[in-house]
Amino acid sequence: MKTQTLKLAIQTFFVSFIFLVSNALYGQSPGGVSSGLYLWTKADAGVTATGSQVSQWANQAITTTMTTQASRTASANVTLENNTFNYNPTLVFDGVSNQMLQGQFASPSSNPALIFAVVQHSSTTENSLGGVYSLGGEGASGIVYDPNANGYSVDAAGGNCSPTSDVRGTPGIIRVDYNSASTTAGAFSAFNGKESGACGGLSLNAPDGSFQIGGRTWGNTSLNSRIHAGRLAEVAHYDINSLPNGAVDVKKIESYLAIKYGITLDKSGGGSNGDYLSSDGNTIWDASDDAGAYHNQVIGIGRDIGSGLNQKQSHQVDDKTRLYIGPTLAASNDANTGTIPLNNFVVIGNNGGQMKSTGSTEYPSGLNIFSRIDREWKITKSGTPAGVFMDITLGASPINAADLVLLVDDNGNFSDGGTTSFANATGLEDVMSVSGSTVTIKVISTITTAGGANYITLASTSSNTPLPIELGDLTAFFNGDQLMVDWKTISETNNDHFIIEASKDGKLFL
Ligand SMILES: [Ca+2]
Ligand SMILES: [Ca+2]
Ligand SMILES: [Ca+2]
Repeated sequence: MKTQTLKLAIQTFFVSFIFLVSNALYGQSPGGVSSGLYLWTKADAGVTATGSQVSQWANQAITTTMTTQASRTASANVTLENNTFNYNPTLVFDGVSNQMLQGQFASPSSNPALIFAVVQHSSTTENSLGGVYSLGGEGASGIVYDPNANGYSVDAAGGNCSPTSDVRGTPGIIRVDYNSASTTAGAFSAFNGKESGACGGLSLNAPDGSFQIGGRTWGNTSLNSRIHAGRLAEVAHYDINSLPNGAVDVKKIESYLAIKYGITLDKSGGGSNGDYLSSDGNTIWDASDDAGAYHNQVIGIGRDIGSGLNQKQSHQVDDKTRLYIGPTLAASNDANTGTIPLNNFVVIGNNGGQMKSTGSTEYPSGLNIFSRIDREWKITKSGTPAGVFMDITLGASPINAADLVLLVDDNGNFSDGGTTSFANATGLEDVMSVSGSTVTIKVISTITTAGGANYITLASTSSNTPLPIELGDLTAFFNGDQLMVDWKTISETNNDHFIIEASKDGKLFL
């Protein structure tokens, strides 16, 4: 993997490339919601770059005419990264240079705006009031960073309001929702679907059709602090009065962005909050099922023609769990040559349990199980996609594949029946493979139920694989009243430190 990534970086440095528009042929739009879509920029389409230096980010919304696309002279201050958010590209703005992209609509929307952006504010550079997306001239409306809240907020003439909680450094979906074209009264922001308190009544300037992405300087070269500091993968701007189904449309748009960028939608309040909808309105993940117990680090793959979504591989931000069309994880989503049938999805979340055994006995008797990890994953499958793989990275050292047992359950309780076990030792060699500390499960497509939910975890039948960790050569001895431990590891790839865990029985690690 490291070698492939490096090659790609070199290619993007030397080669000028343009992502061509193919979505227009199908009338695609975020979440399949096209009514009132003024602007849709996404870093995997319509980007013109010289090397990695961006000069234009073309609008993918097919019903809007523009006199000028979002553009500027290519520079090192606005750059394209190929593989940042969930194997998808992003644009990067430096936050200091007065360099952003600016464009002009042929006619401005006279209705209040609804704006979505997939964004990550830099954790090292902070701008004071940097614009993510800004409309209509200085002090008008859009998404602006609020340095007091370390979050994003609703922009207005002479002020801003309704900031999100502290999200600096965290990739996420910011939404700004205006009720009026002339005031912020009732407007609010939301992060990953969680809404902040509504604004009071700051005034808004009348839109003039101009817009800026990644800044709000409006030609004033002294306003460097209004440049976005961080990454920006996608922007969608709607005329809010044109959305036919209000809240459902918002949920479709945010579900599309969440699957694509590996972002977990907020489930606070229950009901439909945190649910994921495909563009045709089907629920592909229900956050409130199982009392919400598995709504952690939700990721998915899927193909949705209405959105132009073709997400073939996804991983958690910490890369401990990956889901992909196999047999090989590619360097980027675009490079994965696998195929997902139309309107097929696989979405997974976990129970928040540790990636190791702390002594759980929640497993069936009679399988000769020695230990199991605490973590469980819930898998929901829509359709019948073939060749779905899942990688789970457990710890720092190799694991004996022959000792592993994959447990698949019907309801998440692995000790009340309904559990099936799969092991390499039984002759099903293609169930799992192990590379270092990563277990690859190759049978996700066959162990899961279309239209239903399945629950999985990993167990070991042997003290030779005392989940989570096996050291190559370990000696421990008492020196006076101190326990001294020496070891040699089999692999130290991507490992920056070790945690010493002591156990009396090899099952429960403290
Ligand atoms: Ca629900
Ligand atoms: Ca359980
Ligand atoms: Ca069960």
